[in-house]
Amino acid sequence: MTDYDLYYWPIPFRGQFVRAVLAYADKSWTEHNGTTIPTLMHGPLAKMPVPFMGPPVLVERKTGFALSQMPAIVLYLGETLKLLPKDPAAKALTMKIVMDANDVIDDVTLDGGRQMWSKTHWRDFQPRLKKWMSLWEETGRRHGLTAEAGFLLGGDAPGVADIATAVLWTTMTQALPPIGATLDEVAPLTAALSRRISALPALAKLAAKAKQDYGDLWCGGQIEESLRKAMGA
Ligand SMILES: N[C@@H](CCC(=O)N[C@@H](CS)C(=O)NCC(=O)O)C(=O)O
Repeated sequence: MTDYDLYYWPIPFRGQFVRAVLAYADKSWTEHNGTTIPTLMHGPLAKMPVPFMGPPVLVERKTGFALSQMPAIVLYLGETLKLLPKDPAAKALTMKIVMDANDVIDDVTLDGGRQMWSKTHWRDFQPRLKKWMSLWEETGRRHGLTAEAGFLLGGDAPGVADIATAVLWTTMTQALPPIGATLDEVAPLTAALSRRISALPALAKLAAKAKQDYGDLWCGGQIEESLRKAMGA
């Protein structure tokens, strides 16, 4: 029996943040996708583990506690698995980074594909994407991050902010290399941190499994097709 049930589509995207925290903490989980998610999502609210609009949904088996909204799930796991800083300011800053990461993936997918990308629209979006990257770079710089060492919010061990950073930039840039080239240019410290954190054994193993299970998919669907076409990838 595994420690958690995770309801998420068979793609990295938003679910990978939850998977990465679980993997880093050496926890086990069972993935539910396929028909389970649509059945739950479109079924009666009374049958949902927690009332929710879209996955990820995580259920902790030992307590039966269920939660949706990626940053809330990461907060709960961070608290219960002792991966969050104790200092309230550092904890809030960690959540700010997780929420920024969630905003970035919504931006890059035009809110999960409400509209499709065109080449012009993608080009016009570049200053905003670069600004997102620069926010990470400036945060790291303020906390002593260098190309060789350090963490996004300082300290001497990786935290949830570093895991979220690595998941955000590594999964996106591996699937969509043109974004990686921009990240290397605009935010080299962030790119280096993402590589260092992604190379930690638990996260490297998770990434290898994602590659095996999802191939080069990132967010999937028509929006990924339009994104690839717009950036010429
Ligand atoms: N703010 C939510 C967004 C959840 C969300 O948009 N989930 C997507 C997959 S990444 C989905 O399938 N949504 C279906 C829907 O909203 O109808 C979170 O951070 O978890």
